[in-house]
Amino acid sequence: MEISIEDQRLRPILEKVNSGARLNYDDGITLYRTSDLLALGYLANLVRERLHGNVTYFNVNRHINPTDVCVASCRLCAFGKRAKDPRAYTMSLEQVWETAGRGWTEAVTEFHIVGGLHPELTLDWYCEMLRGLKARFPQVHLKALTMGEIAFLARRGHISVREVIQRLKDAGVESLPGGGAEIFNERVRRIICDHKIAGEEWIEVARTAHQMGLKSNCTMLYGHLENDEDRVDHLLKLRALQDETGGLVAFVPLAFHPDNTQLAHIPSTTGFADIKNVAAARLLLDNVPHIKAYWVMMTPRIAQVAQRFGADDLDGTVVEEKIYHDAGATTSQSLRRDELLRLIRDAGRDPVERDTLYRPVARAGATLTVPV
Ligand code: V47
Repeated sequence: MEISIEDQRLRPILEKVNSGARLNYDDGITLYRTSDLLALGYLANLVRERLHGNVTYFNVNRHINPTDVCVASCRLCAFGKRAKDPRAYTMSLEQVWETAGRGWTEAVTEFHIVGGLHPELTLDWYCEMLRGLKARFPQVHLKALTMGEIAFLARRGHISVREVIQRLKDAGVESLPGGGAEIFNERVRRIICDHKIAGEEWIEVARTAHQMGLKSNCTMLYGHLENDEDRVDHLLKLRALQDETGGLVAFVPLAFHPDNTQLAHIPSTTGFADIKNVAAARLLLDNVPHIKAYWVMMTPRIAQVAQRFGADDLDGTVVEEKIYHDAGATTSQSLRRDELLRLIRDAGRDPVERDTLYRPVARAGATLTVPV
């Protein structure tokens, strides 16, 4: 099929995509510099359909944030609070287990568990929390703790990252979420999250987890102080990690939400930028199977459109989202299963409910409308 390409710089990239050749750094910069969004989307959609046909995945999950107390005080974040902040909270173990069960239905297949870097919660505490969840909800996959939380627990407990991961695995962790990667460029990192682990350390923790048999997701926070070069560099570092370990399952582009952060003067991202980040990621991350359009961050409307610009997954029902809503997100905190189905079908895609590792979830017809 002949497509109309306005930006002639995209022609050699089309040839590479057609022949399955790998894009390089300069191609990545071109993807970010073009305004020819339709041609960019065409290219990303070619790759997306080659990998996933007409399917868009979603899951039925619940987010749990056991504490927002965080020693890092990142400028990018509106969620983390100092321990003495009267608004801060830390759940007891019973409260975590009770939260997990709130609005519970048999349909839930995943708990996504992340929180702040709490100065006093120990690895033992996390392991007990995870064991308690597994005992109460044995069929639910535990996707828990970011690379940053793992590195923090290792440092605080004077043990290795490997040992922390082993203990978490023994307690029931089955995969890791992709948060905390932010942007790997150290110049930007020093401004937006100066107390967080360095980019190299994020990659090293992920590498260790993958070597130990855990899959993980990965993310990139964009729309703050980073430039095109930083974004391409970030994506190529993730691609190199994936060449080495094969442990990355999905990439989640995360738009910066400035409200209530110390970077509140930065304007929110535009729909154009959100779509462009999805498409560029699909094209550069040729070895990461899934690109997730996280509707909480993008709005359901943009996430829906993203299905035609490279994304093959909308994430899930989520149920209770705090990190983005503390930073001013105006989206709902949850979507019902039938709302996700509508967003997917309306875009002409075929919805497939998946578990965390993208295995299809079989449901009897009667449970298809479970209002989670
Ligand atoms: O790690 C924090 C980011 C992440 C802000 O792995 C902010 O499947 C924007 O990682 N504006 C948490 N972003 C979310 C996350 C995630 C979400 C959905 C699915 C998965 C997955 C992972 O949100 C944080 C940080 O990178 N963040 N503050 C903010 N103001």
